[in-house]
Amino acid sequence: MPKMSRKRPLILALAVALTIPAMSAVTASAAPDAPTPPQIVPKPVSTTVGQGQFTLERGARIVVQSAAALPVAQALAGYLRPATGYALPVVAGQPAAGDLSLVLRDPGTLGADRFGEGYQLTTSPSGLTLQAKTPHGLYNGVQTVRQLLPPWIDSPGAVTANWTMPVVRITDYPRYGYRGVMLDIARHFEPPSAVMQLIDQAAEYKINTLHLHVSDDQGFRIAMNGFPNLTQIGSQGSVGTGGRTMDPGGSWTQDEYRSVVAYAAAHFMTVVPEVDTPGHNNASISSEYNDTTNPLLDGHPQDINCGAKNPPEWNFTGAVGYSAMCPESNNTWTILGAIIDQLTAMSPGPYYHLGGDEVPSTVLSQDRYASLVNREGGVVNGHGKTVMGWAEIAGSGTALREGSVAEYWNPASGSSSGTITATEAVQKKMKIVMAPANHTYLDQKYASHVPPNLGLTWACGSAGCDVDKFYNWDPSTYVDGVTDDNVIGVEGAMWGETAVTLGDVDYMVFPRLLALAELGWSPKTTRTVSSPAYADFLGRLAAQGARFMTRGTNFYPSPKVPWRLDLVAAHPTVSNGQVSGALATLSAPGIAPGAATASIDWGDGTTTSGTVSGTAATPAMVNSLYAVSGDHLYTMSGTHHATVTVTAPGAEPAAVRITLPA
Ligand code: TNX
Repeated sequence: MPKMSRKRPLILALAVALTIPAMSAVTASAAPDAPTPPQIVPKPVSTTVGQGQFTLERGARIVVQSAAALPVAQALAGYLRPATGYALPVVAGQPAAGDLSLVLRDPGTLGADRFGEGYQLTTSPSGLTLQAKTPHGLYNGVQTVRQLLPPWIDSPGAVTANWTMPVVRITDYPRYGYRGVMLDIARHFEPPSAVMQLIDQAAEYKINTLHLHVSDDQGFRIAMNGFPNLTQIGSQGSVGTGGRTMDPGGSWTQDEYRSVVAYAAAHFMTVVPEVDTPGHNNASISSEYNDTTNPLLDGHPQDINCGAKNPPEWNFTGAVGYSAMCPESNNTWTILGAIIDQLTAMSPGPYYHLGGDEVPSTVLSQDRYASLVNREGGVVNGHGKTVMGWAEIAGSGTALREGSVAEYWNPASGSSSGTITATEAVQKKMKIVMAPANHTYLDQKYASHVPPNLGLTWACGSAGCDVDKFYNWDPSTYVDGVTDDNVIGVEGAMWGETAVTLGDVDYMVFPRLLALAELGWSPKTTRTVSSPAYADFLGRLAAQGARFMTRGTNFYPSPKVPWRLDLVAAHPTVSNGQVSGALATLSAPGIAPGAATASIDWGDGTTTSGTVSGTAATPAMVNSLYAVSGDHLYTMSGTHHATVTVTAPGAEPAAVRITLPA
């Protein structure tokens, strides 16, 4: 482990802290003694690595100069306190040596930042300064600060580590303003707490949009005033429940939805609510079909149903394309009007997603489909929101306001026939979020049988969709005629047919979402399986393994990623010379405990082998962090220093020095 930085006189240190450190080396040079570039995802626009390092010490403070920076400073403190055990007070005023300074001002280097999300970060041996024009920019910089520290900084409990960062100057801002992750809580219910955990995890990678798919054929998940049946009946379904006995479904109260929106906002994420219409809504139709005594309806709500089955039938499979609401029914508009009114009122973001996907013309003709989408678009606009929908909403006959957003999900690329919806969207002056299923669908299997009982294969076939597929494409050239003039960003969609628990969701989402986070944030570059950008990404992705493990994020330890061994000191005790308890904690993604070999140099002239123990991977669950322990009796009293070294096939060895108490 690197040594702690030396102390320097306060006045000198202060002077150094207030000037930009001299940079002696440029990014990613291959020179033998070049400093290692930091392992940050998404890759910053520009990183310059200097000599030396900054060490976060116990007495550090987080300093702001304006109240507007306070919430971000508190967020930074919240990230750093648990693992360091430091107080890290947030104070107003001028920084002293060793402090972290968050300044809301234009550093003058962010002229190319179109979204006000950029930041400039400098570290020197005596301090850290983060500057941004907006709190969101500061918050993005805070995520980079976390990744400059050792992975154990994400530990929920105190860890003994050297909290050092390289000396760097980073100038950074996003390529796209929309960087989304979609979660489908309709096919399987997820509680607000699970969604909040996903927000925590996605925010670390500068994802700024959470698209919540709250309704589909199998479930309606948010209580609506005036329409209690929507959740009393509609929340009971899930995919594969075989009659509502195995999986009780569930729904959120409006207060719960508001708390998720607020939690997202505190992580600088905007929630885009989606109630899929006119198809994919058998849950709504089945709930309201017999709602004959509802005073808001006209006593004959059966006329909302234009689906293939009349009366509607609950269908607990993942089947699509059989349900539809009728555009001619007043009851349809009463129900949709209430939903849109209530959801938009609770969602401060600019978008409302009306779904719009997969309605076969045998169920609703294109004319009727278009008339429904057009009228619904007007309702959404009337509530001050921009329409968003799956790219079918750009199809023939639709006339949505310029700037409405089509989410392009078809795998088709170039000018093949499936690209028509994207081309139509451009013709109609709509904006596009790129989400081609074979590069962004987080519910698709990584490989044909991985994971065994989770994930679909329709978009990726037997080759699967691992991180290579998610990384190696370009949103601005994927479809002919669709460029960055049209594209506002990218999104990963986590559909819920097969994912029951948050653990399932995490396994499918990570690490692939990080590829999309990088496509959404980092500058355009050539990205192919043989490109330097992809190799570089894989190396930085490997460094995230210990972070996922430390904060308890389940993930797929993809064989495409050169995962690393990472070690940190544990807290062994010594009693009458006898050592007990683990010496170190090991992160070894994808490596069975028995495949890792530990040796311990006890620092007294003896070296023995150590034991690596923990829980091996099971299908759809990554292995645990491991404990490294060893048996030793010191014959001399006093403080001892041992070195733990771990090797495993295919990985560089890792070592950590442990101080054993006297
Ligand atoms: C397609 S593409 C869907 C979803 C499914 C998903 C499964 C699109 C807008 N809709 O309804 O859940 O495939 O991968």
